[in-house]
Amino acid sequence: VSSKRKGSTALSKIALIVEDSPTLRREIMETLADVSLFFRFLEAGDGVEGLRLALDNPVDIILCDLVMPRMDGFRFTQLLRARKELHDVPIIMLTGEGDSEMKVRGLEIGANDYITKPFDRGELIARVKVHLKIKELQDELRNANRLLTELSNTDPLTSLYNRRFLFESFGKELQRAARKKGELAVLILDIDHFKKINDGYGHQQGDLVLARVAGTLLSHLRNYDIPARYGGEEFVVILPDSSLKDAMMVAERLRTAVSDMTFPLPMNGLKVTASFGVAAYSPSGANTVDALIREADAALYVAKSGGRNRVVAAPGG
Ligand code: GH3
Ligand code: MG
Ligand code: MG
Ligand code: MG
Repeated sequence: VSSKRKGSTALSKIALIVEDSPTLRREIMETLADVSLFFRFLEAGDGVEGLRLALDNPVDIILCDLVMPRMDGFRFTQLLRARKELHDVPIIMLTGEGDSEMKVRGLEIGANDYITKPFDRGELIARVKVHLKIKELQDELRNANRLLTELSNTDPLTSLYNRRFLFESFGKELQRAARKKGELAVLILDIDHFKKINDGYGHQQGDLVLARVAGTLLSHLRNYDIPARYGGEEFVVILPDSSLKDAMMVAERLRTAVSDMTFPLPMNGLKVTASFGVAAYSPSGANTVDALIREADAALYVAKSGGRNRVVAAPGG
């Protein structure tokens, strides 16, 4: 979603200049062109035009006049800051010499800095550089945080969600179902005779099978389903907005998909199957995470003892 707005490298940066005086716009562009920070300048004569350009282009910094026709710099800044994707584009206001009150107001509504007109070239360049740098560091930090969050929610072997995330989102989905009087189902699957795969081909090949099964699950689920690695060779899938009957169909589809999988050497010819237990939320019955997991687990046990490679629903549902 945000690739358009990702921190761009120096040579690909875009500056937007929102200023009603064409002369001043030219001066600013010439000054900044001297230090080759930007590959493109966008010009707007008022806030309306500026806003349109900011929405249509991945701008890295905005220099903005305050007094302009149609829409002034304050309104422009307010509207810009209201957009999530433009929330942290640095804005440097271009203000008159003594406009202390205006500077304060501008900073309060979301501008990052100001520069007084007529501007000093060295100062303009220095301030622009500072704010580009801050923005770059912010982007790096955000990306690092995003990566950390992703890692803390992910099982490294299968790339599915891990147990921690499973329980966290299970609780949320359950609350949502209860609040909206909606449906929610869960399925547990456990690979059949997985020990034999490890024993026959080694632990590493066993790992490969786990990753492949995970991939098969992913490719047969809707993107708002939540598939997680529950334990060694056990997986749990939360199915929002699904009845027991819906979930039984999903489980059956997954069961077939797993049993249809083929493997490269040395596991060519290997057939993998899994057993499934399915349970659904009901306001008066299984209405906690623990109860739902317990019911699905009991159904899984029945599937195992009934001969494996099958789907069993929890009674009641
Ligand atoms: P069942 O059909 O009753 O489920 O038989 P099973 O052999 O699959 O069940 P069991 O629970 O006895 O064995 C599960 C095995 O999964 C035992 C364990 O060594 C193996 N295992 C657990 N985690 C991993 C893992 O991360 N990688 C590999 N390769 N094996 C794992
Ligand atoms: Mg003006
Ligand atoms: Mg097991
Ligand atoms: Mg097993």
